[in-house]
Formats: sequence, structure tokens, C-alpha cells
Amino acid sequence: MTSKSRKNITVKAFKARIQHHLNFHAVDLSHSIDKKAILMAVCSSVNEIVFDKLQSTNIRRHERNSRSINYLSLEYLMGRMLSNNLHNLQLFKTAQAATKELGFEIEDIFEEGHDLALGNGGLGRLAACYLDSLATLDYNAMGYGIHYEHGLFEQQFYNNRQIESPDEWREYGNPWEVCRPEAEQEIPLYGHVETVAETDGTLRKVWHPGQIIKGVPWDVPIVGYNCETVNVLRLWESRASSHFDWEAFNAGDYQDANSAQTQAETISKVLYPNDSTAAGKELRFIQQYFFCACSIKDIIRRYLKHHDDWSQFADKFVIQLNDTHPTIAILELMRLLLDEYRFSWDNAWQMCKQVFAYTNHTLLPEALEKWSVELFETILPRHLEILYRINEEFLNGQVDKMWPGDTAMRRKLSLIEEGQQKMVRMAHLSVITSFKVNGVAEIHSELVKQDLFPEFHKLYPNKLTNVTNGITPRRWLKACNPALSDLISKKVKGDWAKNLSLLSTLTDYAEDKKFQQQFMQVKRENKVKLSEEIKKLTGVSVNPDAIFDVQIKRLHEYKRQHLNLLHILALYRRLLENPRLDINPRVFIFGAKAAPGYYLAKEIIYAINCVAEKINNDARINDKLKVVFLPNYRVSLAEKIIPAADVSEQISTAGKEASGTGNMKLALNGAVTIGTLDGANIEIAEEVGDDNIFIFGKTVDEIKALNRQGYDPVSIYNSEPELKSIIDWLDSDYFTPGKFGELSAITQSLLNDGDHYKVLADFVSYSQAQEALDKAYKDQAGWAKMAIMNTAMMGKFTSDRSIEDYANNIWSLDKNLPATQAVKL
Ligand code: B1H
Repeated sequence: MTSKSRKNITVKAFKARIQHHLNFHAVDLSHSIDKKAILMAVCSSVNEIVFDKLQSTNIRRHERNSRSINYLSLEYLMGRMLSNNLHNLQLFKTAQAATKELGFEIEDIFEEGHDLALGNGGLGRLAACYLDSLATLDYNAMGYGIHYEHGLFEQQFYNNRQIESPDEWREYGNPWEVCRPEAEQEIPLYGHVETVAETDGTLRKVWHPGQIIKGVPWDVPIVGYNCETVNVLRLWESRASSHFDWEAFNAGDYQDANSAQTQAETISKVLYPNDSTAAGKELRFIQQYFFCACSIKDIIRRYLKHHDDWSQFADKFVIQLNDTHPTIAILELMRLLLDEYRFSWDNAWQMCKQVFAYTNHTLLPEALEKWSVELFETILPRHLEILYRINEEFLNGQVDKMWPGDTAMRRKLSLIEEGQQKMVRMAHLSVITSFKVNGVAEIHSELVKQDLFPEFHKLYPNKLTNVTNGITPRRWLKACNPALSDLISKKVKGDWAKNLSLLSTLTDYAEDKKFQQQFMQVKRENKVKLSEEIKKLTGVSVNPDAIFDVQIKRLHEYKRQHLNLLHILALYRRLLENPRLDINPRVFIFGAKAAPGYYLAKEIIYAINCVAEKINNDARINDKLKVVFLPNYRVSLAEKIIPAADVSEQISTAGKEASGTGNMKLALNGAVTIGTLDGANIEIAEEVGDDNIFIFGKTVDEIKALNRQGYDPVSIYNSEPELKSIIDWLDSDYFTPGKFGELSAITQSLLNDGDHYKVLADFVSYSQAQEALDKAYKDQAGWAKMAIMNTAMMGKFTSDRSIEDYANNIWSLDKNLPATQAVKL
């Protein structure tokens, strides 16, 4: 089908297609049609168009032979695909009308779709937004990831505590993927390395693996917005290879044969449910290698399909490492070039230095990956040899040149951390190999230079840089907030979803009474819808005229959901003391999953739920406060919460949140931020202006000073009577009747364990900012103006801008590298 006929597809034709697919799926059309069946039929109808576009994109790519960007990420938090694909194909209204004729509301059909939750939080969702922008901007891009059988766990609350159950996203099949057996790979593991003498006397290394795993690719099409491009996200599934133990099987030893299969399939079984923490488990290490090896081999396969020699490899392929998780890709490319393609050491190393770039997403020490040398020795013995040589050349070369004879510096920068157990520092390997290393927001990138890698910054003054994160306005405004999108389209000329800076036109209407009313009316309608969802999910009735105050993100001490909790307790206490206290009614809305092994995070969830239960059932406070913790926070739930938010809580300890991206989504949808000077909050404040954001708390420098001086949370507790009474309250059995000390893990962490995240240090400032916010909300016109200004000034934070930054400053996608930079062999 040509793009012309596609644009012209009528409701009638689309409906006929859906009916055809229903028929094809053997649905009994004489009875009422099941929602799952119609979902599958709509997806198949959309796929006809999508795969047609994918074919023509591939043909175009081949003709142009442009440089391709290959995004390696252990996580992709895609969410649901149907609504987004319909919007991007400009087919939403057609599909809506066609399904209506078949007796369905399209939103109800969307609800049947399962989230693709192959990621934890911000890092995985960022990868998904970047794929959307890469396709929309027509870049030759491929995403590589793992086809986890189970994505991020599902969360329920039982007796106020988090319970996890496995995510079954493919229970009924996933319409948005095709298997590509023609591109499967074999991946070696374990075994030993042999040194073989060639006839000419040179020595060659041969790795004799102990096990071979098969990598099977599944392709998910990534549809660009309002353009002809469809790219691919290629996800690897592990299987037992044909080296599966047939001998044992035939000899009747099914158990042994099966255990090899089970072991192989375990590799892509589950996503590790960490966020901003490294897992440190052997299986995770194997997962990383399996995924990297499949992806690197696939990249080489794609290159060699069209080239007879290696001279253009670095011109044609650039590989972006999404954090250190795919760092082993570097060693795998080295190994293949050296051992399989017989490169000299220098040529192989030059090649690697030209193709890899690395994004750092966190400064948290617990997230900086290290793997034991022992693990390398057992699982990847050849890679360890290569790593040792890279290290030796690095220390004896660059390090010795810059700091001659400085053994302390050698120890500090070495790829190997000495100690009881020798560890490989993955970040160091990524930094020394990559031609660019970027942080994800201005302040974060500065801290990467100053605090995390100051020596590397000295060694490579042009390597460390910044690309501020972004979000796709297609999913995070156009698709999730149709009412606001329609209102915007009435005022803003041009395709703002493709050029988000156009939203700045809205500043002209920020003080226009009529527009303010329309804007706030949309917000109210979204709040009514969310209230219904809240009732459905929690049984709690909330008032749509209250302030909807939202904190949605992974649960982590540094994100400080417990600071929010302390302030809720302060409000509750003030209301009990004075039931007529003049504050706006407020609904505090939380959404967060805690890593299953993160004890304190789970205790914070428990505490919020216990406090919520008490407050929501306390008639004395006249419904002025409500607290709801929505279970199973995920992309599709975020799409419902964000359009209804008045207030966006971005309250991390300064210096800890690398960027944040929820902050951008909420502001884009007209929520006003209360936040610290951390991550991208700083750039949001610069864009919206100080009058349209509530900033509080200690700055990075002040936090550093506190650490230097010696921070004493107990003295703050003793000198702030309200704070003291709240903490004591939390320690009583008020929120857990009959169970004293039930919530004391939190108070302990704040008072006895040093309050690492400076919750007490920021409490008073936070409480004051909240008071100012409450006061500002009373001026409805003033608030509307602030909300409009937030939407209007989010242009910078489109992921299209981030991708253009990467394309221009890191990947050189619009032009091939000058020939002088290409490896000459
Ligand atoms: C971010 C992670 C992360 N930073 C380790 N680091 C993981 C680290 O499974 N692991 O081992 C998983 C995830 N995630 C987040 O990245 C930052 O905290 C956010 O501030 C940032 O917005 C996001 C995207 O850059």
C-alpha cells in the first residue's frame, strides 16, 4: 500500500479490515465480540500498515546507506502500544469511529492491552522515548534489548504491604512483535582459553566454551509520528542451542537434557527489579553478556551483508551504551575483531574507540557496576585476558604519561579494583573506550566531571559532555491528554507534537481569562476521570476540586517519599489541632514500586498506606486531606495520573536524582512543580521562571557542606517542635493500633542511622514551600497562569531535542565521519 492510500483509509475500510481479522482469528461473529478479540483484530489491522512501512523504511535505509545508531539497553519501558501507534500513524480518529461502529469505545479496547514493562523506571522509559524520537526524526536507528519472559513485577497491597507477582505480558501473545529466526545467534559461555601456535610462529588464542546458548531475536516495530519511518527494537530471547544434550535426551535422561534447556532459558526469564542499584548476581552478568554478544554479532552481520572489508565499519555504526549495563559489548567486539576477524590489537582497539559512546545515569555509588574477576574468569575467560591487556596499556600509557610514577593514581583509575575480592570497574572500561560520555542533565553532567570522574576529565578534556533528557510529547501529551491537546491545537499553529517549542505561543494566553478557564476546565475533567479510577483502584472517594498532588516514581530513599509523608503528617496534625484551618483540600497521590529486596523502601510504602488509612477514615478533618497509594504504578497508569495532576513532587536530595523525567511529563501537562534544585528540575525552573515553580531545600553545595561539617539530624529533631512531634507520632501506635514501633524503621533511619538523604535538613524549607503553594492555589487565576506557563515552556524537554543533541554532538548522524577517522586496515 502506498502512503497516499494509507492517508486515505476510510472508516469503512478500516472496519472491514478489523472484521477480516476477527474472522481470521476464528471469532464467532454471530455472538457478541470479546474485547480481547477485538483488541487483537485492531492490532493486526494496524500491523498491516506498520509492517508495510517497515519494509519501505528498510529499502530506503539500504539505498541511503547512512550511519546507524545502535542503542544498547537492558531496559525498555514501552507501556501499551496500540494508542501510541494509532496516534503516530494519524489513524486514531479512524480507528475510534470504526470500533464505535462495531460497538466498542476505543478506550475500553486500549484497557485490554498489556503494558510492555521491560524496564524499571526512568532509564527504561527514557530508552522508549528515544526510540519514538529516533523514528519520528527518521534516523537510521536500531534498539537492542532483552526479550524478558517476565517484565517488571506486578504490585498489589495486602494489609498495606507490597506484594509482588510475576508480570505475564505475553500470556495471550504479543501482537507487536515478530520472530526473526534468520537472524538468530549462538553465544558461547564458560570453558577455557588455549594458546595455539600458527604455522608462521605467531600465537593465537582460542576460546573453547563449555556451553552454547541460542539467541532468538524478536522485532518490535517502532512507528515514527506523522512520517514514513518505522524502525525496529530487537529483543533477544535465550534458548538452548542445537547443542542441547540430545545424547542425554535419547538415552532417556530427560532430566539432564531438560535442565540444560531450563538453564539456557533462564537467562531471559526475568528483568532484575532494581532501579538505580546494581544487582551483583551471576545471572545478571550472564544476561548482560548474552544480550551484548547477540547484539554485537547482529551488528557485524548487518555490516558484512553489505561490505567486503572493515574499512567503513566505524563510519556506518555507532553504539550507544545505556549506562554501564551493556559495557561487556566492548570486550565482545574486541574479542570478535581479534579472534574471529584476525585484527591486530591496535586496529581492534582503534575500532572500538570509534564506535562506542556511553551515557551515565547515576552518581549513586551502589549503582556503579562492578563484577568480580572470578566471575569473568569462569564465564568469560577470554574477555578477561582482553580486559587485562586494555588495562595494562591504559595504565602504562595514558595514566603514566599524565601522572608519572603515581601508584595511587594507577590504583584509583585501574579497571581492576584491588581488595579481598578483585573487581572489574565497568564504568572505567566504558569511559576509557567511549569517544563521548554524557550525563543526563546539566547539573548531573557537571557532577560527573567534578566528583565522579575528575581524573578521566583531566585525561580526556573533550570526552565528558551533557545531553539533557527528554520525553516524547506524542505519548505524554497528545495521546494521554486528548482534551488538553485539542485545546492547544486551537491556539497553536503547526504540528506542536513534532515541534514542541511551538507551545511557547501559549504564553500569550497565560493571562487570558477565557483561556485560563478552558485550561482549568480540561484539568478538572481529567481530575474527575482520575477520581473514578482512584475509586476503582482503592475504594477511596476523592474530591475533584481538591488539589491533586502527585508523587509518582520508583520508591527510593533519595527520592524522599518519606519527606512528603512527614509533611502530610504535619498537615494532618495541624488540622486536628484546628479543624477550621484554612487550607485547600488536598489529595496526595502516590504511585511507586519498591525493589522486592529493598527493605526500607517497602517500609515507606507500608507507612504511607497506614497513614492513608487513618486519614481517609478520619471524619474530624472534613475531607480536607486524602492520601491514596495507587497500586501497580506503570506507564499506562502514569498516562491516567499525569493529565490530572495539579502539583508535581520532585523532592530528591540535591545531587542524587541525575535528571528525572516524570518532572517533565507533569509540567508539560500543566502541573506546577514543588522541587529541589536537583537534576532537570533546575532546567525546568530556568524555562518556566521562578514565579512558576516552588523551589525549596538545600543545594548541592549546601549538602556537600553539611557532609563536611558533620550532619546531625537529631539536633534538628530536637530543635523543631512540629517535626519532633510528627516523628514521635509515627513511632507511636497511632497509625498501627496496638503495634508500637511498627513504623520505626523509618524514624530509625532518620535519627539513628544518620539520615543519609537529609530529610530532616530539608523539612522546614519544604513545609514553607508547601504553604506558599497552598496560598498560591487560592488565587485561581494566578494558579491557572502558572499551570499554562508550565505547559507553554516545556519545549526544551521533548526527546526530539535530546535526540538531535545526540545526533549532532555525539553520533554525527547527519554526516558520515571524515575518512581520516575511519580505521585503515
Ligand atoms: C537511573 C538507573 C539504574 N539511573 C541501575 N540509574 C539499574 C541503575 O537495574 N539496575 O542495575 C537500573 C537503573 N536509573 C535513572 O535514569 C535516574 O535515576 C533518573 O534520574 C534519570 O532520569 C533516568 C534516565 O536518565
